[in-house]
Amino acid sequence: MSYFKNISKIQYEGAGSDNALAFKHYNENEVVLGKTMKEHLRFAVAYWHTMTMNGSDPFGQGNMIRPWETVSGMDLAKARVEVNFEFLEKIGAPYFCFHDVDVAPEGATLKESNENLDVIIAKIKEGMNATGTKLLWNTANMFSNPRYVHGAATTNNADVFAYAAAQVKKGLETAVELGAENYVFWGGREGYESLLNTDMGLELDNLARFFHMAVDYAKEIGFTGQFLIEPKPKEPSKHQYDFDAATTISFLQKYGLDKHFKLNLEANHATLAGHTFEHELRVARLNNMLGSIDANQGDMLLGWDTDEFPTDIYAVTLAMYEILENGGIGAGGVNFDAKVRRTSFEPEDLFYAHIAGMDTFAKGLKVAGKMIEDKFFENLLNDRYASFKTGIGADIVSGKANFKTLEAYALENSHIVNKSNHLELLKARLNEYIYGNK
Ligand code: XUL
Ligand code: CO
Repeated sequence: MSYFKNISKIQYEGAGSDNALAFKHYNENEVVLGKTMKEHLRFAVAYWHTMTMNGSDPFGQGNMIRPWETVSGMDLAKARVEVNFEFLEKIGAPYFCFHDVDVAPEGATLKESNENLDVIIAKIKEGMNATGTKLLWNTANMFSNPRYVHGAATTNNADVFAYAAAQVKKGLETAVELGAENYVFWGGREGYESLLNTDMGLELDNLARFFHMAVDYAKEIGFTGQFLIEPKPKEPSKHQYDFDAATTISFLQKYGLDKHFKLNLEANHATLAGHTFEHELRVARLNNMLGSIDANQGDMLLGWDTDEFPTDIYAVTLAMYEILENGGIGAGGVNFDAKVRRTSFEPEDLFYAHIAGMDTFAKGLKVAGKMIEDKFFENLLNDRYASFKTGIGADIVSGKANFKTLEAYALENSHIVNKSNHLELLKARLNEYIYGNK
């Protein structure tokens, strides 16, 4: 059964093609800096936004036209599995990602939920085998069900902590069963509303206990994928504990978890935290913590997580520059944690949206690759810090200098000369790369 009858496999037609259902830049076998685009980008489709989301928002009901929404319950869950694999094959994405509750409905008890999952996971496994597609990551949704009102691993209610642990245990078993390359934790309700009723110390200690239990259980059952934490500053919690990359890294280091985890960084979460996406990628990269990315973009005029498909070539180029400088995305990938707008309600829009995102990332990859090859920015950077390569600067870096030697130097060198950054020149150069003139 086909759910997208009018759409065949999306082909690369090159820049200038007028075919809305063709790639203009994503040519999976094209080589950039020694690797194919497919190997660099490792695109993944997010089950929750593409197979499950129905367009509802706080002001209106679901409005998406989805040919598979003719049945309900487990029948709908099974239909969505078929949709997933048809979509992956037609769009040409090698990976997908899901939360437990995206793929199978929750039952009245934990046992029933797990039984539902077992049926659907078996069907997903068949689909993966038939299509050769893979699971980039799975995760447990520990934020939608009312039981998680006060958090999951950071709840005040130990019964909830136990339930969450059971849910992640099942998630890790699922990851093993499906050969997931990563397992994600996003702490949607791991935060607080008021410090007056919050034992922050206990909550953070418990969060670390929870992660250690996950690491131990993964070892026990032979899960060898990478663990990822996805930072986000707020929404739905007023203050989320995994606020941004720096906060999350320091938490992991404090509790001896840094060798077990990397970060799954999301563009819209970065901007909600008051950072650019490239800032978050750089912080992670410097700490050897760049694990994977959730590709999307926010809206400058809106203060919440709009999860739009990434079309901002400027931001994506700078993100790809960080990823290339990191030596690639490793076991991670580029997951479209992005949803079509409510006004884009036809099934074809799912294709237009992914094509737009994949083309933007492919173009960003090509531009960033050229920027690295040319070494223009690398040379500029080396030049900017040249004072630390010789003389007093070299003494500072090597550890030879101290306050006394520096004072002696400064007393002789009161006339300080700084150089201009020529920042506008630099931005104009970046534009030339994006325009394709360089
Ligand atoms: C929410 C978000 C999640 C995570 C997985 O903002 O990004 O969908 O990616 O739970
Ligand atoms: Co995300």
